Amino acid sequence: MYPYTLPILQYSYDVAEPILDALTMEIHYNKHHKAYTDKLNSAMESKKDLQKLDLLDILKNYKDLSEEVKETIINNGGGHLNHSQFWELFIETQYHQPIGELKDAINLEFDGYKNFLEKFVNAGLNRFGSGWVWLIMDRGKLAIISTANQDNPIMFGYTPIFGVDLWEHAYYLRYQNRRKDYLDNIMTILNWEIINRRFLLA
Ligand code: MN3
Repeated sequence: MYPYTLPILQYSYDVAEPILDALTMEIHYNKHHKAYTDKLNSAMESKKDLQKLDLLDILKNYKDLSEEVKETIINNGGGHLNHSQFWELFIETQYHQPIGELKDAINLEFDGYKNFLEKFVNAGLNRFGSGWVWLIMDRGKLAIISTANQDNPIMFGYTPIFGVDLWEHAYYLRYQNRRKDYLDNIMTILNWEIINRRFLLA
């Protein structure tokens, strides 16, 4: 709800070293994500009707937004939601692979975790330019998609389970142009307890 603020990180910037370096984490959170929330708040400052709504609902119905704020809210509202779910993926856990009900669903839908990983990383590599790669629910079934810029899957009628940032600002300091290395590595540190919980809510 408006006004939007950065979520409090439940760990220090070096939590995922060496896979995600602390400096990248800090700039990503304090500068990039902060800029999305600031711009979102200023776009909504005079929009009393929007201030009362849930951001997810605003994005789900983005076609109803006035042209004056549509692009700003898609980019910065999406930026805020996408990054908020991203930070939770690095909360410390002992579960770095699918567990519980989601494990079964992934085995069923993707013929095992190994195939899932390969598909997910490939979807991330095939996204040209900046965007996100997602595990989503589409009418009760798991699927992998990628979105451009800061678009959130909710805009296309999907329920996001988790998404990985493909913008260079997420990995450039450590990986430069090596998006595949970044994706291969980041997939080994995700918190699948949280991902499974989101799946159960979806
Ligand atoms: Mn980012």
